[in-house]
Amino acid sequence: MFGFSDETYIDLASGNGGQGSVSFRREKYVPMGGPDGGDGGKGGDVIFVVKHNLKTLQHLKTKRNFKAENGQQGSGKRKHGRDGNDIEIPVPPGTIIKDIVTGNIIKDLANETRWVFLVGGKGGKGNWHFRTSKRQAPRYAQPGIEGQEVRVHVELRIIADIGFVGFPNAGKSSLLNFLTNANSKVADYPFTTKIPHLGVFTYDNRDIILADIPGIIEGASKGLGLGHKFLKHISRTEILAYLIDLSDDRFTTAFQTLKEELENFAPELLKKKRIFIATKTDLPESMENLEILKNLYKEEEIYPISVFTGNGMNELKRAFRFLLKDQPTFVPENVSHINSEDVT
Ligand SMILES: Nc1nc2c(ncn2[C@@H]2O[C@H](COP(=O)(O)OP(=O)(O)OP(=O)(O)O)[C@@H](O)[C@H]2O)c(=O)[nH]1
Ligand SMILES: [Mg+2]
Repeated sequence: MFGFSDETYIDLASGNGGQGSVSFRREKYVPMGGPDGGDGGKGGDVIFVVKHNLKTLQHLKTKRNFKAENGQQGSGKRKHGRDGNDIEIPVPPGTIIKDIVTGNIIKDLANETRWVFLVGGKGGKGNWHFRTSKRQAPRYAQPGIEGQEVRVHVELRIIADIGFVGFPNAGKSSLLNFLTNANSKVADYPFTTKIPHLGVFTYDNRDIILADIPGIIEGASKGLGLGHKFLKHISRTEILAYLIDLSDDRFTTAFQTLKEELENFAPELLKKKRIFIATKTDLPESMENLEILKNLYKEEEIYPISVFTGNGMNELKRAFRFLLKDQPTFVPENVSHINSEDVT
């Protein structure tokens, strides 16, 4: 099965520095030439490069070893050994590098395009450096410094503006597909969505990235359903959109249940700006249920929508735009994109 890869580990090594050279000048008619051993080259670095066309860490599961080239030895005539080539590890935007043992974050690549992680070893000095008046023929040169070897944990957190949370079947994927030209699978059974999907639409000159994640059920924070592992994908969104299905028997308690599950996973998720969306307004019982919901949650602004009739969509897009901070988002290149300004 094609999986959404969101964590893995890789083995990295920067290059060793090249050995300095022990060499003596050889010239015709000069019986004892002086030392002329050149320096070793520097070992290559290990560099993370953020590639906007990557969406997953799948490629790091098939290739786990990344070793930069060693520096070459110095040679006679004070010739410097060639520096080892760097090695680059391509990663998608939203990648985080963690210590494999402690789980501590070593680097969050959110605002980087290129980051040197392990520097290659320095080359050793050739014997030319070690000549002194007393020791005119040093038979010694420095060895190169060894490179570093590290295994790291690599994790991907999608960076979206707005994350969708809701019970299975609430209509999250349908909404993503309606607003963007993403193609997230929609079906009338729970847990249709098994991996997160991103989509983007433009409104008022602002690209807005939406993240659709698998449904959350009561007990998700304890691992029920598809569990909570996908919640980390919405941990960096600015806004959470709660989708409540007006045709679901649990429509009066769903909001509370969702908030509790999020809180159990990470309390700071509840501090995010939120938008309350009531879905499936086209169904017969929905309008009545919407009134019940409005009475229950008087302090919430509720956005009723239907993907079948398009009801409420312009208001919802405007609300998304209004709640977002003004700066334009960075848009990954291959996120489905559609221009969906209001139709007037
Ligand atoms: N009548 C009606 N049905 C809808 C609407 N939006 C979604 N549905 C239906 O509800 C069912 C679930 O929709 P999805 O978009 O797959 O729901 P989801 O929240 O992504 O579900 P999971 O991926 O399982 O968490 C599908 O049969 C949709 O056709 C709507 O506005 N009106
Ligand atoms: Mg879905």
